[in-house]
Amino acid sequence: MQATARAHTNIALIKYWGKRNESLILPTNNSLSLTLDGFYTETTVTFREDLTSDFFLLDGEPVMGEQYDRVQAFLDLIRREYNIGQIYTEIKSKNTMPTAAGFASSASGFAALAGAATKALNLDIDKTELSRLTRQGSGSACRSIFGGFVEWEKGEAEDGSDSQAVQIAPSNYWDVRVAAVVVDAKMKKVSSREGMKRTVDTSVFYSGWLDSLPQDLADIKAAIRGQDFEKLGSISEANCLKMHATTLGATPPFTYWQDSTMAVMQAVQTMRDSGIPAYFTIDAGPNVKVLYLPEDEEAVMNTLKNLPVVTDVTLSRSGEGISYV
Ligand code: FM0
Repeated sequence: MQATARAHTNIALIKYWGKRNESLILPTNNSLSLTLDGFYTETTVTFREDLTSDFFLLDGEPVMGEQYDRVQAFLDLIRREYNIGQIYTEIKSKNTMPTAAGFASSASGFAALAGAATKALNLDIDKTELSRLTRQGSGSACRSIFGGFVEWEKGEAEDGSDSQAVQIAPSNYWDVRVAAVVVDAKMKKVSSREGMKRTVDTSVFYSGWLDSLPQDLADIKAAIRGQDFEKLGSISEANCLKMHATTLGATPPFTYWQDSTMAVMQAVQTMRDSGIPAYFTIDAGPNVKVLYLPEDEEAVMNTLKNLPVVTDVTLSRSGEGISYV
């Protein structure tokens, strides 16, 4: 009753930002991401008759507190859903991403955990069902089951039975690259879970965000089909700006941006003015991800690394979906 799974993180180009059901993690809108090869979590799950509770080691250190509670709640869900009974797990996780890269590890983390746990139990489930299960650990994680460009279909069913990710194009379809840019940041973080809830509940701009999504999704899918990078980048950047605008209309208002975030955004726009097609996107934090094409890698890297506010830049290509080790 042991298995090891590897899952990569993903960066949303069309953001998931709000739930219609918080306990089942059902989103208000479809989102679309690129899975990244540079950052992954490898997790070994062992179901053991001799344990009286789940035990979770991350990079060799026992995990407690909120992070443990979320993992344990997710295992309870698996035990319940698949009638496993009270048999507990030892979980050993390794994050193979420079922690400095500023990625939340929850996407790759819950995808690897779901994959390893279901494999250890020898459950006969396909990737679609695995994605639905993973979604209930962390929403964005359901996209990490697949490689390349991935869409999370929000679904219509009350019980979440049709809310899952699908692959739009595999990782070898188009060599789009992403630079993960870490900036100097001092402010306390509002978690994505808390931030999206406050936005849904209170932001006067939330309806505008929702109204704009069908067009963004249609446009970005057309850009992927036609391998039109400028279109892909400009839609992603605009979608990110709209998501972040919703936080300013919330009560109390908040923003994930810092002056260093803005400095990177402006540097990207300046690169574009000088003829390099580079575009930014930002999740629920101050760090910036920059989309670019292989031929511009050196120029993009040099520009980003030389910004005084930047502490680290990690480059990544399109990555594969979940695999078993
Ligand atoms: O990834 O409450 O998955 O689409 O990263 O665990 O379901 O951490 F920019 C924000 C990710 C949100 C956009 O939220 O939330 C995206 C975000 P959970 P997640």
